[in-house]
Amino acid sequence: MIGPDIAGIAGQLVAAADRGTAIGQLAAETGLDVDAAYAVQAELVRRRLDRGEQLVGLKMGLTSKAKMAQVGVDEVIWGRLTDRMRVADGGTISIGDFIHPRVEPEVAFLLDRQPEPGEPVAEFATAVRAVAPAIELIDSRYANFTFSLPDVIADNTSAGAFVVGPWCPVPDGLDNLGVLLEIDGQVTQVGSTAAILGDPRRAFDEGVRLAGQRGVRLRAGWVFLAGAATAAVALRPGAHVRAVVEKLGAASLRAA
Ligand code: OOG
Ligand code: MG
Repeated sequence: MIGPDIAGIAGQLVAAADRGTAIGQLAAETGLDVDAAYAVQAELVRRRLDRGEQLVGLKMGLTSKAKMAQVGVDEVIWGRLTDRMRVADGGTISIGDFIHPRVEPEVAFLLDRQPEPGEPVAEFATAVRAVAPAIELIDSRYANFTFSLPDVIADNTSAGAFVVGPWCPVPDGLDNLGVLLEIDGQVTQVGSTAAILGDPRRAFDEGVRLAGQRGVRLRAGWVFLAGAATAAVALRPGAHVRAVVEKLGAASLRAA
């Protein structure tokens, strides 16, 4: 049996991102399942690395009910972060570089050492050196931000850009911190880190496990995004976005 054309699908997704124009969903028509979708994601990111980008981390997706409900997909997924996606805290992104960007508040972890997939759960404490408030800019390459599970996995889980706020030591409890997303000083989303699989540390363990199943090991120095606690909000030109996480502080970006 001939499987889906992994390279061809990766090429279409890369071209959509480069052109800044959406494409139709691909999975149903090409017979893409979850395994093949992660193969597309690996190929798509490999092409970005071939252009000189570096892998700098891993991101989780759909770790909260708010996010699952917003996009109508209810499985935890993960994607890859490259240095090109990273924007300095307080920095400016150009809306024109994206198709239909949305922003969401996140919690980021900084890895101190390479965790072992399958290690007992205590691993978070020894693998993570610091935590920070963060903003993820997601930008589905699919029209109307509409996709199936394999579609969004193939599309590197809508990864677009991310901002990490100031790193701080991991506080005792991370499981019930208030989360706000502000646009131009107005609070537009309110949540709690409890929404992220009950505790963002659990998202970390899930990420290590799920990526490990596909042969991807997290590395020292990588950033790990635990997944948004609230729904994402469309990013408009001129917007000033802040994600605030109780005890951790804030990360911000501006859209030009
Ligand atoms: C998929 C990516 C989800 C998160 O934090 O849940 C994600 C999407 O919503 O387009 O990054
Ligand atoms: Mg996210």
